[in-house]
Amino acid sequence: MASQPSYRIASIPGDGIGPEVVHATIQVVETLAKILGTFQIEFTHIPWGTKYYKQHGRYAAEDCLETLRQFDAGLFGAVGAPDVPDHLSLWGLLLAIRGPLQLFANVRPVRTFPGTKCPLNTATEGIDWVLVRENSEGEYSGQGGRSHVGQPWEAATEVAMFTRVGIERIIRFAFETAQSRPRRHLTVVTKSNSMRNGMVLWDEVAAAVAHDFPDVTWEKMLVDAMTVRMVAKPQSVDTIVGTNLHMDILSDLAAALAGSIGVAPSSNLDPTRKNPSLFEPVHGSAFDITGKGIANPVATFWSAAEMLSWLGEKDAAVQLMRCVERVCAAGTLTPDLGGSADTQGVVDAVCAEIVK
Ligand code: GGG
Repeated sequence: MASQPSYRIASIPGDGIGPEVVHATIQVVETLAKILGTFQIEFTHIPWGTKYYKQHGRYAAEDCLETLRQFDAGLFGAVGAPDVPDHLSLWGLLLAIRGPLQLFANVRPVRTFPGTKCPLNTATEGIDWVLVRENSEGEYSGQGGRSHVGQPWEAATEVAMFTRVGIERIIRFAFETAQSRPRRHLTVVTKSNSMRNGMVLWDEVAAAVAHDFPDVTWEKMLVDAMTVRMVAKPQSVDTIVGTNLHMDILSDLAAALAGSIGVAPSSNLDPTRKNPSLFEPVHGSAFDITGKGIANPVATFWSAAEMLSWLGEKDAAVQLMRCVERVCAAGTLTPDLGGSADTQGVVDAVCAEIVK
């Protein structure tokens, strides 16, 4: 008998509701693995985050990249605390991992989910999009600085750095993603009317890469116009690719249009598979509800399903999502979705749905 595949996962719960939703997800994934009996999975707790920062003066261990490379994948919760400036926490943890590990493709699927209500009108029902965010450079490349601090002429620069290789690999990835979907349609989002260097390079590279995908229809669109289109004509959109900042913003809009950021998943992928990929809910640490036991775990469940699929456990991923959708459709929802279930109630309901 062939031995079962076995996966080692770095669990980085982080801050706020991160530990609650990651703990919930580990219960569900371990139950899934036990009942299916087709793979083994082991989660190792890694305590990076604001508590670690207060003890060690840094958000993650100095050898954090080497540590992560020992795992097959990572499951991340959230980062951010009310008493630490957000740029310190984000750069201390998430951005200290994504860029250096070259997790250059941030994939954010968005679809109307059972139990969520599209907030605007029926036009936003039936959303089914994949947003592909460049995740390693651009506006979040960390270039820039401040001078004359505290003076009236204080100046600050935030340099968006784009490389041809960085643009080409994410556009190629986005075309491949679009190609794998029924509609085979890609929208490349830029702001190349007012930003005349990096954004124009994006347009040029997109046009060149498109030649390799004759079966994918594509168009380019300015990011401001794209916000209007996502709201007014959501059915005209399928796969969207754009820069780190543009897609950070558009993916929150997309999640809200589809019904809730509480169900939105995200995968930080190294498509070359040289480094372990990292999976996390789109939402942040949500300090207003931390410790109340009511955090919505669905975004992290969905992120874990994406992780299982990435690891090759596609059947398990499909089964996990079917169970989650059944539970949500039956009305077992946390308060952010208008329900009265707590986090553990959703976990128990999903685990009860899992069958061999
Ligand atoms: N679960 C992810 C998280 O904590 N996100 C906080 C955040 O602000 N992220 C910004 C980003 O994804 O670049």
